[in-house]
Amino acid sequence: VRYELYYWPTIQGRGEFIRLAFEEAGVPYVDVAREKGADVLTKVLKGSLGGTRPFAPPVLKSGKMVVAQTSAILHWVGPKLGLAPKNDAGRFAVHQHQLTIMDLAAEAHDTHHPISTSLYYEDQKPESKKRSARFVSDRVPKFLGYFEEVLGTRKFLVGSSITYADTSMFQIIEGLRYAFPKAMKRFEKKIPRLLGLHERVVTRPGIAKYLASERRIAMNEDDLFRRYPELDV
Ligand SMILES: N[C@@H](CCC(=O)N[C@@H](CS)C(=O)NCC(=O)O)C(=O)O
Repeated sequence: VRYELYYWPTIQGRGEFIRLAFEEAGVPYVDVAREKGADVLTKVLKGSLGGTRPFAPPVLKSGKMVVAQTSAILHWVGPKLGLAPKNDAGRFAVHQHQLTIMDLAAEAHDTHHPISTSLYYEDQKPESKKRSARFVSDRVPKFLGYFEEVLGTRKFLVGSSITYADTSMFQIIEGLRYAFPKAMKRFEKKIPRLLGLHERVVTRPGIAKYLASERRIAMNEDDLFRRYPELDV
């Protein structure tokens, strides 16, 4: 089975949640825009792959199936990659967590784009400061506090083995640490169990190999998580 991922080639972004799932599973995928350039995405967004025309990347294609929306993609391939239970209850538990994680990712994005994605960060700095302050004081504790309780004393978020909800939680923690290093340093004392999960994910052979490879793009200020020291309050 050939999997083709279509995502922006110079950022981790939302595509990273998909990349991490494939890397953990050790299932090969082609990161098409990294091989062919970002122009291919323009065509994909016009519907060149067939199927339901995507609004935004990431998009995953396999055979005739073309799926956009990060959570929908993972819901589709999760069980095939061995990263989601096959039964409905377990599969939807993982899907529910992924959707919540994507809500948190969107709020992290909105700390540097609180007014509009179509404006530069520099054009919305005062609003970004206000939004970031509430994000780190209220929203991060609410989201991560929830996941800390859900994880409890278990090893993984759902069931007894790793799922893509766990690789996604790893990525969220990585992103928040990158964007808000000072705030996270203080807050992390409150999420020891999630840090244990982060450690379990980072030491998985597939993930460790990926993180050490050139396939892992460095976080940067065009990305979903951005480090602007003035926002790390
Ligand atoms: N809900 C979608 C959001 C997709 C999305 O916002 N993609 C970004 C890149 S990470 C993008 O290119 N957006 C273009 C836009 O919103 O105009 C998902 O989870 O995949």
